[in-house]
Amino acid sequence: METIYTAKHKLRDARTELFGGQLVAPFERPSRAEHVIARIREEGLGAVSDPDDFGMDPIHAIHPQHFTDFLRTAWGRWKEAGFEGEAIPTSWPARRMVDRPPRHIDGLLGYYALSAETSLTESTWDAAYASAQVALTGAERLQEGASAAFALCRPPGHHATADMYGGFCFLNNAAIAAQHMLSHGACRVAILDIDFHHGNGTQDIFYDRDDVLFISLHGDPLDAYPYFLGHAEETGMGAGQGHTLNLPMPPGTTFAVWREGLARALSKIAEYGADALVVSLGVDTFENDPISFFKLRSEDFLTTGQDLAAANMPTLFAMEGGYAVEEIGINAVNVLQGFEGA
Ligand code: SP5
Ligand code: ZN
Repeated sequence: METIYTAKHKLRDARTELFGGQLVAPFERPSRAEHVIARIREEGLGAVSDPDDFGMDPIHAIHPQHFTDFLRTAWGRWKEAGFEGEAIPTSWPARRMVDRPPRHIDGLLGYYALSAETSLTESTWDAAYASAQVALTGAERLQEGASAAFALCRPPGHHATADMYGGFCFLNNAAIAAQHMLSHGACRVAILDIDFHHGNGTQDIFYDRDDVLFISLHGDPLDAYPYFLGHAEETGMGAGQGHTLNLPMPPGTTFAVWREGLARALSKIAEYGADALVVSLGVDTFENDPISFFKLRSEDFLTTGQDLAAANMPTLFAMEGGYAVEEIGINAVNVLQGFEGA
């Protein structure tokens, strides 16, 4: 299968992540994508192509202009305000406060951020823009008739809502790709999110729509980030009622149990009758992931790819999380090889 990749992901290279009361080296770091692309080349998975540039229009089909303006200009405004470190929010419109963007950049960060671990830096916007173009190029390949493509997106996207960034995500690559297919002839798209974390951004974007089925397998939000969305009771609203399915699972979940969730997801996707499948591919379900608590082993990712192939749909894989950096290449490419070999 073809991989879409750009070295511009390296422009996202924060020095800090707020973790456990300290500023640590970010888990979401450039070497992640470098390990994945190295493994793809070693294994000869297929062609590696640069993304095309689709401009801002397909991004604005998901994210409002005021949000992309904020992301583009935040760093300059932060520096202008005289701050020395990377841009980290400290105040939020919490319960019973007013939902109005303040003038000061310190407040504006809280207005647009859904969590504080994700520092904004000088060239973050350029990397996020390039990552969205990677996803769009993958979507375009499916439109052109490819049966599968791998969008090696970095930074990831599934925590980003229409107008909030966080969880290492800025633009929702999977949502942008799905919308691009819908805008160009697809009637229904299924998004299956197998990252360890709930895909709160993707869920929120499509929550009231019936042209996207969103399914997520993830660590129970009572125990895991993003904490405030991803419960089994969330099933969609309005026209979207019944088009969201959350399968939260507890600490220690093994592949045998996780795979039953995957089977449930795939049977609902088959029922839905989508024209294409977008897989939000996080491999932070791995047993040795430093910030997650599932117990999948490397060989389980091969089986996962085989199970996904059995759905027999045009499939776009969009890279999301995975923080066991030494094994991320093997684990991500195992999914793709399982898919191809099945
Ligand atoms: C794309 C993606 O995988 N984003 C993940 C964002 C996680 N951000 C907050 C992590 C908080 C982790 N706390 C874990 C405690 C581990 N002992
Ligand atoms: Zn994740």
